[in-house]
Amino acid sequence: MKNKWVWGLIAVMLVTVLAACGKSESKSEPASASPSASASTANSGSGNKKLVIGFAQIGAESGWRDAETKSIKDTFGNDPAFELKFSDAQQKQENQIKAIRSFITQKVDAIGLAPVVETGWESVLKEAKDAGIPVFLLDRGISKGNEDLYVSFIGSDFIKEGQNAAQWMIDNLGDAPTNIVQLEGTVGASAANDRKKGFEDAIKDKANFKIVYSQTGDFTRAKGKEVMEAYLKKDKNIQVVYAHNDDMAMGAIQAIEEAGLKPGTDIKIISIDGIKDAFQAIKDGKSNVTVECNPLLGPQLKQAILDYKAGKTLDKWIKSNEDVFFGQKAIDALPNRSY
Ligand code: GYE
Repeated sequence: MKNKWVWGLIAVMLVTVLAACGKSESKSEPASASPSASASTANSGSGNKKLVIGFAQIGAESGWRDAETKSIKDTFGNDPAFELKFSDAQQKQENQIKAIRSFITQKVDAIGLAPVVETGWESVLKEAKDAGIPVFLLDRGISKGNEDLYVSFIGSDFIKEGQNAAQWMIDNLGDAPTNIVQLEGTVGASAANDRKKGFEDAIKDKANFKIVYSQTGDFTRAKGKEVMEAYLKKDKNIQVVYAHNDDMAMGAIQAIEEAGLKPGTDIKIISIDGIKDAFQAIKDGKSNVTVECNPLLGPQLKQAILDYKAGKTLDKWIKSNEDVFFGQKAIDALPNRSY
């Protein structure tokens, strides 16, 4: 009787030990099965062969943003080597910070972040760094001096976009006295700060160009319309609207029409992004120029992550290719625009 009990106990212990060995084997196997996964410190031991990417998106405030989100979802969703965890922060930095903290807890292999504003990222990005998780900034940047907190910034030169917007005006309006309303993007966003700087610096020596009003429209159509409506009630003597994105320009066009003026003619419209609606507005004679800003950044982000995992040295700033569209060139390009 006693013997039986002892043998029973030994059998139970053996089973437990074997089960434990089996588990640790299956734990380490996937990490070395895929070369890219084995390079990751965050994923080792998770039992997951895919590279897990956490993306902290800003929101869905514009057509541009929707195109960027689609590009990221398509790129990682259609690749079996990746798993995407996507978070929409509804334009709130605190939600983006929460999302990053949750990605860190989940030990993702890399984090993508489109920072809504430039400042306030030090603590959370330091936490990611301490956890050994590489961070890639997409489309908007963070304030200078924090370059050690991310691998690369992938996106546009917003200062140049602002300069290009001003250049169209200089080339086409010459010396004519020109009152300008500037519709700014989200307060504190790099895309807003730099598009303002590029534009204002380009006209600072030209006395005929005067910015008579400059106000945020938060990169949305509704706010662009609201700001323009309010301004036109006070003053209709303006010749140009410069909007930091196409959506705000589309809102302004509506407000201008409702005020009985002709957008594109009475008031020239200059904006940035290159969404289809802006091309259509140029074709309809309601807008004049759109400075392209490429939102299709998913493939570049994927390549950067793969290069990083392969041990390559990446550029601190991976720039996207862009153009400026007006007149016939815009009309010809419209059928081929993908966003
Ligand atoms: O221009 C605007 C969007 O960060 C470059 O954000 C992006 C900007 C884009 O809401 O439409």
